[in-house]
Amino acid sequence: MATSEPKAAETEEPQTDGQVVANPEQYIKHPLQNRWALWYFKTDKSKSWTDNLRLISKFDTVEDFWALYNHIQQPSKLGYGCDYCLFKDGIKPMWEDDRNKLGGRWLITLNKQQRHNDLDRYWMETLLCLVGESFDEASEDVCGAVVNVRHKGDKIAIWTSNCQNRDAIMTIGQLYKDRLNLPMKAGYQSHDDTSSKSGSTTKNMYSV
Ligand code: MGP
Repeated sequence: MATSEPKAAETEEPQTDGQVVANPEQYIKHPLQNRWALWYFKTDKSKSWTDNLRLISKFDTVEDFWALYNHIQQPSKLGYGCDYCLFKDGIKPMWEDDRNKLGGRWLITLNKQQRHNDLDRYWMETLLCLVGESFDEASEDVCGAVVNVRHKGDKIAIWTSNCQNRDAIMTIGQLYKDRLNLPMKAGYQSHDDTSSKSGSTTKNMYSV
């Protein structure tokens, strides 16, 4: 047997009263301000819109966010008709939820080329804006975010709780546009207008 192998006692941390002193940084996860839920939507024409929506997982720490993010497909790898939604725990990613029904969304519409160039980067930055509470006090108004993967062009949106809260909405819109370094305009539309629209476009209440 080799004599150069260290004995167990030589590799252990110093002990105090028989207890190992450990650094909490090594085992305590870093809490987020909110708990978040990630949802997945996959189009199946034989089911209702609500039935196509599935909760994937919830998390409330930085480490669990990255574990989930690294585990799932990037939006650019999803099929047409699929969505991811990240919402504060307790808010369903639908217009009908009490916290959404008076609200609206900052909508970013991507062209087909941007699917390869920008989609995944914009979505990751959107997620970081949400879990990092990047909009100062206006973060209170944030309900969640959605990415829609569509043949006609992908969409990313941040949903907020009240379309009349102009100051909070403009703060979110401006900071969001800066974070994404967005070259094009973004528009804010109320869910009321979106859900009752008759044509293919919904009017913007605000824009940045
Ligand atoms: P969509 O998935 O938001 O956009 O809405 P898409 O596929 O690009 O279609 P477009 O109409 O914006 O061009 C598609 C359809 O899904 C809507 O017309 C609704 O029928 C349904 N839908 C979408 N959302 C977000 C909701 C919702 O919150 N509640 C309900 N009940 N239906 C929804």
